[in-house]
Amino acid sequence: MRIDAAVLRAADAPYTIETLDLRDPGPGEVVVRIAGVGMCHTDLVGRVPGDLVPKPVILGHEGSGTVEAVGPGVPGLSPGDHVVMSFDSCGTCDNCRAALPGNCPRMAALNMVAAPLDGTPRVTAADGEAVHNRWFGQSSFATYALGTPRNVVPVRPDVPLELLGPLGCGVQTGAASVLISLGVRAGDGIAVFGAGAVGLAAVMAARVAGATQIIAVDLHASRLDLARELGATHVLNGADDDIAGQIRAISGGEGVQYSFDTTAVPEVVSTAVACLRTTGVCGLVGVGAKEYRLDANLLLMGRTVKGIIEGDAVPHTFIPRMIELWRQGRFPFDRLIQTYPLDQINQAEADAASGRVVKPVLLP
Ligand code: CXF
Repeated sequence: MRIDAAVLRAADAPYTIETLDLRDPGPGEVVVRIAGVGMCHTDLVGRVPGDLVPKPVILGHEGSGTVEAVGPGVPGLSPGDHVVMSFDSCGTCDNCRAALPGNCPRMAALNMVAAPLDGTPRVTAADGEAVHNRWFGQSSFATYALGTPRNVVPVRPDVPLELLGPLGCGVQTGAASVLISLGVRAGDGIAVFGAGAVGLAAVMAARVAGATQIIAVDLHASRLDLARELGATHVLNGADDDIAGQIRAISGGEGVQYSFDTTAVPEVVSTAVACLRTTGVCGLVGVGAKEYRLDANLLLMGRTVKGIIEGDAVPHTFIPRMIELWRQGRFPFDRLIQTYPLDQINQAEADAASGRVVKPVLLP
């Protein structure tokens, strides 16, 4: 079938909108007609110079839409179903079986390479050129995308479908890190570093959990204002002096039980550890750092640093839960979103990079 897609042809090129051919779904494949697709910071990995992500490629990994067609051997999904597309996982390793699909050993190979697993292209340009389209098992900066039952999550039909895509990655990562991986409980304190989509989802989830100190740290005043509206009890400008000391002062002198870094900036991660009380846990989800410097004595006193992928969520159960919280008015993730037509993708990318927009969602 014919599709329109935003194609990245070189690491430093703008996206170009192209008409391409998508082959019919094979065994275990699902075609989704995309209603909306979020732009996530991880899509910028496609812009890292070199062959890490081969080009030309269709990126996009926060798609939502309706099932258009299913291949043989796809139980439980039918044309017309409303779905959110999430990350892919093998489903058979120890971690997948233990409900930790984000820690599937094949995570990178299945999600972050985008080349066809069997070498057979599924998307081609008019001249037969292959366009890589397995980014997070979806490549959804397009009118249609191919997924599998592992990463295509059915959702109730009476919610605004075009806004749901970010629940498949960024919003899921922030919320599930707080509710599942860190397990924040009523009365706990948490400091959230970086008030982008992931950090603000963490703030909303901390409020859902009943945290009594929710401290958001960012450089943008507008994001700190939004953090306050979404549940932060305190906001701090990260450019101020002694952020760890300020957080300890807010939390009775001892520090917070939890901190959560979305920035991957080494100095910020050091602060995120330094603001913890003894036995506190710092969750890390930021992408792009090579090394962190950690204070050995702080760690010795029972503190934990935990790397987290996708919040340790199982998308098929966690995405419907976020939708229920949204329906109750307790998880207003739509406040993070600004929509753009797909052909405005370069503007959307620029607005996210400048910090003007928290979560662009493209409408193909
Ligand atoms: C990613 C972060 C990097 C590892 C794979 C999952 N999450 C969202 O983009």
